[in-house]
Amino acid sequence: MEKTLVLIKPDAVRRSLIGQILHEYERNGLEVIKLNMQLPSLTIAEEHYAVHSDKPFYGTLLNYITSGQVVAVLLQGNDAVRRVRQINGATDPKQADDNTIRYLYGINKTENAVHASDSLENVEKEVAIWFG
Ligand code: 3AN
Repeated sequence: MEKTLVLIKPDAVRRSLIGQILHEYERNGLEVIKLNMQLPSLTIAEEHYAVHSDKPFYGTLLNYITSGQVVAVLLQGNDAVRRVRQINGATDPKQADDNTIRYLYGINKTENAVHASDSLENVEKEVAIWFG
């Protein structure tokens, strides 16, 4: 069993998609083991996106992720890190495979509905950031 961290981002929360997005994970056999909802502080946003601090879209990313409520979800299941990223789909919703969450609900590369950890090391870091 593996754990991974998902964020349901402000664009999805604003559009009342929390239930539909959680259902995608649950119907694929992943179990929700912890969950919270918060308006992220700038500090949390900076910690979460530290790896992107040199990118041209960093400022946009910080403004966006602090623009509304975010649901942080800890999921558990076999091969969870890889499978959850597959369920989410590509960063750019236009490139995302059919029926992935970003294909169904993503708007653009910033407002792309969800985030998921990309390695076990980042699961640990991101759990510390979002669950304290
Ligand atoms: P993913 O969330 O698919 O792992 P990353 O880690 O490459 O994608 O990027 C982190 C976040 O930065 C993405 N979720 C996305 O919202 C944003 N992002 C990535 N590339 C771009 C881009 N070219 N323009 C705007 N935002 C971007």
